Amino acid sequence: MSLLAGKTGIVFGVANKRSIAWAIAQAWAREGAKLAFTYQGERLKDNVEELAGTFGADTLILSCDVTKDEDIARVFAEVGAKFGKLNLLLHSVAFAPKDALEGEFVNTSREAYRIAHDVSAYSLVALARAAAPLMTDGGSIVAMSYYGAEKVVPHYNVMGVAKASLEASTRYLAYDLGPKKIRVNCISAGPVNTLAARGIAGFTDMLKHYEAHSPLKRNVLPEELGATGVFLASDGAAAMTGQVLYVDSGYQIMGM
Ligand code: 0WE
Repeated sequence: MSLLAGKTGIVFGVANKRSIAWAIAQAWAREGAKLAFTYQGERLKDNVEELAGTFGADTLILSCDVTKDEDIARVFAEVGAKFGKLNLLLHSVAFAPKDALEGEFVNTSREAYRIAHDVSAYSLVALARAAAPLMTDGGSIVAMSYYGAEKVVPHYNVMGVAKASLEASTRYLAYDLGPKKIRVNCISAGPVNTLAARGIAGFTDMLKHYEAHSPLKRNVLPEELGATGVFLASDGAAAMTGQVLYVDSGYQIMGM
């Protein structure tokens, strides 16, 4: 089936083949979407070129630091020139300085708090503003969130506060962009073993915890996040905006 035939999209946040962004990009492409990709920094350039290159040599692959307004302007100018219009945008970008994810939240420095919010939350606002003029026949913007936005997950710390901001920003963007038929939603994913999760103390125990305590008694598969990404991008979700969809084996409903 080609749920996204004739649609164009841009994907922010592919780091390697395990990235959630890559799982959603593959699912979007499988449904017929034509995609552009951005990467952050030379370190990830080769990875993204190798992965995105599988969609053809003319795939648009651009460098973008989402904290730089000039980068964002350049990326959307190039996407406008190449595609003419845009339907889909995936935001799968987050960063907090490592020490802010290790100690106590109460010790979060002003700078770590600022960086986490700039990279992980404000970037959605900046990208949505730049994308909107290209979304001339409506659009779907999808951002990735996590349960730590609404409940305390030890050590998630300032990232939880930034994800709360991301989710609230999703609602305000949905209100502003709704009249242009641009929908904005979040997927709140259960833990997935990605580059962003690697090196986080106790991550393996967290995967075991979801296996033991989620209603479905298992962890989420990247391809399941891809399928939800397709749903949100498709007309199946045409009347959904400003929402947070939990794709977490049901973990979020539990009280104990
Ligand atoms: O949003 C995330 C992680 C995002 C992330 C990861 C890193 C690691 C490397 C943001 N910034 C950094 N900074 C680094 O220096 N997740 C949902 C995955 C995650 O991260 C956790 C989790 C979970 C789940 C951190 C502590 C506790 C749980």
